[in-house]
Amino acid sequence: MPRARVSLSQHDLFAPPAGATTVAIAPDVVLLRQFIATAPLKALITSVEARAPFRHLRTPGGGQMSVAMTNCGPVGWHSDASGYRYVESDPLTGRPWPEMPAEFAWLAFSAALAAGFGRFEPDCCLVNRYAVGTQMGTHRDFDELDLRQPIVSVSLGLPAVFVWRGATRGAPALPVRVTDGDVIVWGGEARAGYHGVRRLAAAAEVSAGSFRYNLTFRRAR
Ligand code: MD6
Ligand code: FE
Repeated sequence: MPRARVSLSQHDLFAPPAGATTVAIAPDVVLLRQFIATAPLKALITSVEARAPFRHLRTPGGGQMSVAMTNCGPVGWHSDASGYRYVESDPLTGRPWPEMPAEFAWLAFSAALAAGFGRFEPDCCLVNRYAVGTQMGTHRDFDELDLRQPIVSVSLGLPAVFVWRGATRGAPALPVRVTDGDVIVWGGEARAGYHGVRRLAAAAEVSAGSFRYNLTFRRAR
């Protein structure tokens, strides 16, 4: 029996899924609302976490981050008394970071393309876990070598308020409520923009779980 003919155009492959909407937050900052179904991603986070556990990193200033982090991919983001940097193995276990699942790489690639930033092949997926009451202060992601590469940030689990500020730390806040399956991509003139995440509120429903996860894809090297 002949196999069924599947005709997929490039447009079908790279168009955002039905139901997704694209919102410009600021120049070169794009929100892809409901871009991805997250159940398979949550299972993949569980397998990353089994090999590279979540930990609360120390900051160069001597503090400790309230958000728990781990990584997958060739390099991982790390912070301790000596500063922020990318490292090839996990300082906690001494082993290489877990491989980046193909689903993660594909998600980052298709989100960057859908947001208008072209081909993106990340070498780091930083995984953040926010418990209720935790937050990420205003900062910019600036430890990567090639700032022409965008950042793709995927939200899973509990909703949060992502705050875009842009060129300066004190610029007016543009708050964006992000929920499970939303993706924010920034690059171009916004690549070094300031941003943060407000203190996570308790879930309205118990079924929503206890955490927000965020996958941040970067090209570090
Ligand atoms: C977010 N996260 O959680 C945005 N940046 O929506 C970040 O901006 C971020 O979580 C650097 C390191 C960890 C992060
Ligand atoms: Fe960031």
